[in-house]
Amino acid sequence: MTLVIVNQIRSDAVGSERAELNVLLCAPRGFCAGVDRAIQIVELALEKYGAPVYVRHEIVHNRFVVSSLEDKGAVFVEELDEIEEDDRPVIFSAHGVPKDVKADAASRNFFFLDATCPLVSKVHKEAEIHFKRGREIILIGHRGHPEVVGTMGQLPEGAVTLVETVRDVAHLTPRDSSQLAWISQTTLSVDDTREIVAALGARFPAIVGPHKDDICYATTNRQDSVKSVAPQCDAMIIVGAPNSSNSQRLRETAIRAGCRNTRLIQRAAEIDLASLEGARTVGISAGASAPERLVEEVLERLSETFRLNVSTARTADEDIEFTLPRALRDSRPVEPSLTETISG
Ligand code: 2E7
Ligand code: F3S
Repeated sequence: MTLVIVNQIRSDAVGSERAELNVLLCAPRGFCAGVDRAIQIVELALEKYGAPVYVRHEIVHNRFVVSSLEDKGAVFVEELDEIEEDDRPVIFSAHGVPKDVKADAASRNFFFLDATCPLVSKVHKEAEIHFKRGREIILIGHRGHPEVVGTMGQLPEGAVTLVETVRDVAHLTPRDSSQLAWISQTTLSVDDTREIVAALGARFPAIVGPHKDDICYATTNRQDSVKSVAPQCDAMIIVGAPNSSNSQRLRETAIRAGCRNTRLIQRAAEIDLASLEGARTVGISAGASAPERLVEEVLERLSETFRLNVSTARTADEDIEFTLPRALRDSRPVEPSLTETISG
């Protein structure tokens, strides 16, 4: 790990009797390239086509992002039949959609824009290739998560079997164990997935799969950073939503890496100051759908009580960017707002 000491003293607290608190900011944290792209798609669509623009499902799993876009004219729905106008653009969330949702949109003559993360689309393609080659597909993922629903929905019913745990692997009853492939959700725990893949390989030696797994770079990097910081912390705060898979995995990663006092919070107001009593070092990270503004808010809240000594622990650099859908490519860049990031 490269530990970049920023050594920034932040304090709104008056009086020197306030306790000093070391803050270790994990980096990378927060927005990934897929989230940046998805939010830009909604913002550019609003600029180009005007309001309202419909979005199926939360564009990313964060209430702050969703309500900021609602303020600009986005309307969020869970299903297409909630949309009464047929002449407004519809955007599919970053998590991906089953094929029949796209077919439904086409049959209603909706103009739709697909904000599915390109790394999820890559998994959809992998699934299609395995299917065409006659393989039964095992998907490692969390039941009911929209990404899992979208990936399973790329192929006919029965083509993909979901496993969530090592125990599930023991109960698999494939039609032909020489014709098996595995794929995974992109936001899983790297360590849990390794164990499930090992169990699949032990039970079905002929199974084929990706070189390592389908967990994306952003998920991997954020978990790595949390792992390196957690053992040094008395407490950790992960900024993210309860329905955010990658954020939940960061919370679990921190606990397993040795920081039992780890909380997942959506906003700074949820910080339990009593749980930080006596803490000397607090680690902070944020899920891929959590805006940097919310991390700033956490620092602001902590600085009301403590004299902060803030350092950044960077374990990887990220410079990945994804191209926009063709229909929006000629649009002028969106004024920095939600997609703005604060360095560190
Ligand atoms: C899409 C995908 O919105 P999120 O919290 O989603 P998860 O999947 O972690 O619940 O984070 C961004 C994102 C991550 N993966 C969006 Cl497939
Ligand atoms: Fe894509 Fe990974 Fe982000 S799948 S949306 S780059 S967390």
